[in-house]
Parts: sequence; C-alpha cells; structure tokens
Amino acid sequence: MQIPNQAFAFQTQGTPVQCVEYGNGHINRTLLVTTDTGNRYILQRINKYVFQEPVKVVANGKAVTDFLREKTGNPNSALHFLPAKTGVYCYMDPEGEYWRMYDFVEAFCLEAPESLADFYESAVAFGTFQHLLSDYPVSTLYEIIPNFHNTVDRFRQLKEAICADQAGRKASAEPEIAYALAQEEIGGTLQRMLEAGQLPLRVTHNDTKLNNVLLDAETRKSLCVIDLDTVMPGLSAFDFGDSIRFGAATTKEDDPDPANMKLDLARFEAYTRGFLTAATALTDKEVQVLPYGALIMTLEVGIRFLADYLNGDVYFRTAYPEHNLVRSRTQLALVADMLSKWEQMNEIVAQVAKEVR
Ligand code: ADP
Ligand code: GN1
Ligand code: MG
Repeated sequence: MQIPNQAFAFQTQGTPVQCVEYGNGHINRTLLVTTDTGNRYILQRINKYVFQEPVKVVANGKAVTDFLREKTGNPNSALHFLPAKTGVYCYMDPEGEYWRMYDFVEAFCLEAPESLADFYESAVAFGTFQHLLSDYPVSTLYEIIPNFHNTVDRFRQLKEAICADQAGRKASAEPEIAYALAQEEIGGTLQRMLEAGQLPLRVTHNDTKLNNVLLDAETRKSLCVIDLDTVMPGLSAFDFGDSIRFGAATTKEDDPDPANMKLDLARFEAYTRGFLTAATALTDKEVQVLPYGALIMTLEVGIRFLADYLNGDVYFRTAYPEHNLVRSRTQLALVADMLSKWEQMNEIVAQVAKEVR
C-alpha cells in the first residue's frame, strides 16, 4: 500500500519505505511501517468515535508504560511510544485525525490459545499487569470512557437502542433482544456489589483479549500487554472475565454457528491458575466473584454488539451487515453455556484458590 504521510510525521530511525495493514483490532486502524534502515513501527489511527479525546488516551498510555518500565527495570516490559517530529506523542494530521506510533515488538499474538500453556501465560501477563499497577496513582489517569464496564448502564444503552431502532433492524434481532433482556438482573450483580462497597476499584486493563498480549515466538512467554486505551479504574473480575470470554471459548467471537460456542473448562481452569498466581493481592471476595466476571463480561459484550447492530454499526469495525448480530448471538450462546456450567466454574475457582493462594 502507499505509505500514508502520517508515517513520516514521527521520529523514526530511517525513512519509511513500506507500510501494510496489521492486526485484528475492532477499534483502531493499525499499520506496520518499515523504514530504509530496517526498523519497524506500529502506526495507529485512533478511532475518534470511540475515543473522543485521543490526546488523553495517548497521555494515559504513555504514563502507564513509563510507570511499568520504571517499576520492572525492564525497558521491554511495556510498549514504547515514539514522539512525532513536533515533540507530541499524539499527532493530529491536517484532516483532524489522530495518530500514534510505537516500536514494533518482535512477537506474535494469538486469536485463540494453541495450548493450555499459552493461555496460562496470558493469564500471568494480565494478572501481573494488574498487580504492577496496584500502586499506580489512579487520580492521575483520565477516565477515557466513563461507565465502560457499568453493565447496568450498558443495559440502559441497549434499551435506548431498541426503542430508537435507528437502523430499522429490531425485527431481525427479536430472539437476541429477548434473551439479553432476560439476563438484566444477573448482569448488574457486580456493579451493585461495587456500589455497596463489597468490591474494590483497581487500576485495570479493561480489554484483556488474548490478542492484546504479545508472546515471544521462541519461548512463548509473554513479552508485554498492549492496547492500553482503556486502562482505567475497574473491577479485577472484569479483567479476568474478558479473557475467559475470548480465550476460553471453543470458537471465535463471530462464529456464525452459535452451536459451536461453549466454555472450555480446562482453559477456564488454566487461566484461573495463572491469574491467581500473579494477582496475589485480590481479596477473598474478589476471587469468589471471578465466575461472575466471566459471565457478565460475556453478557456485556453480547449486548454491546447487539446495541451496535441496532444503532447501525457505528462503534465496532464490521466486515458485513449482520456481523454485529452474529457476534452478539454467539456471545449470548456463551452466556447460556456458562450458566449451564455455573457450579463447575465456581468449584474450579474455589479449588484453584485453595491451591495457589
Ligand atoms: P485495537 O484497539 O484496534 O484492538 P491494538 O492496539 O490492540 O488495537 O492493535 C491491534 C493489533 O496490532 C494487536 O492485536 C497486535 O496484533 C498488533 N500490535 C499492536 N501494537 C503492536 C506492537 N507494538 N508490536 C507488535 N504488534 C502490535
Ligand atoms: C474491542 O479494541 P479491541 O478489538 O481489543 C472493544 C472491547 C470489546 C472487544 C470485543 C475500546 O476491543 O471493549 O470487548 O472489542 N474495545 C473498546 O472483541 O471498546
Ligand atoms: Mg486490541
């Protein structure tokens, strides 16, 4: 592809000579840029619809990565942002689009675990990430998307989307709407516990998909956690839960056949083990509600896809018109499977906690 002008705006080593689309994110546009000295960089255009204040998003990312590097003493333990030639880390182009650049990390990321060991490794990465940030000065972080994992508010937004029926798609999503609305009560469980002071707010990642952790190609050990756009105060159970939703699922998020979508309990156990081994400061209550984290994150993403389908696909990148409906249906199938395995999930968490804590 033609190299966009924005690639030349940053303080790269060498001059950009090649550029390709990269990765599978649903939100930003990600490009891999190579320069004439052989250096490689990730160039991202920040999604302005999702992130209305991109400068704050980059400021959070830069601050958190600096903190992680200093705390671990390892310069490669976090993403490395490059300044633009003007000195800023979030570059606005003449069209008003916002861009940032990182050093490319020589690594791979998975869309699904290839082994229990891979998944365990990602759990250690996200658990450690949360643990390292436990003394991060929270008040200095911008709250990028308020109510991001407030599932009570997500249901409000879904109902708003149903009423507005902006894209005229409501009739084609009746079964999904009915199933989702029937789960509203359980969906608010953790939010209510948070409000009642039973669960602490921590600095969390909030988007702990397996493809947001980079693994070393040779050792398969985690190198660093990426996609820091939603690092904000949140619940530990949700970081745990989003990883389960994505990585302990038997098929991909948008499998058109929801019958393929189940929770893999062996992976659930491997992740629980890795997460609890690394995130050692969790309270007993936080550990106890981890299964709720998995269930509610799956439900929440399911209703977010559904609301976006009803709103006309304004938020998530889609590849075809029913994409968000398909994603929603498959997530809701995973919710149903989790409910059928609810006792086992709770037993696994209790057993692993006994072993590793
Ligand atoms: P999105 O918010 O759209 O998910 P990400 O920041 O997660 O964007 O980036 C999308 C993908 O690009 C990642 O899943 C990963 O494959 C790749 N990627 C991002 N940053 C880097 C990096 N510094 N080095 C190597 N690959 C990266
Ligand atoms: C988005 O950016 P990405 O693809 O890692 C979304 C998450 C959803 C996820 C569903 C900022 O994550 O909240 O869980 O898609 N990120 C944002 O796959 O909304
Ligand atoms: Mg991502």
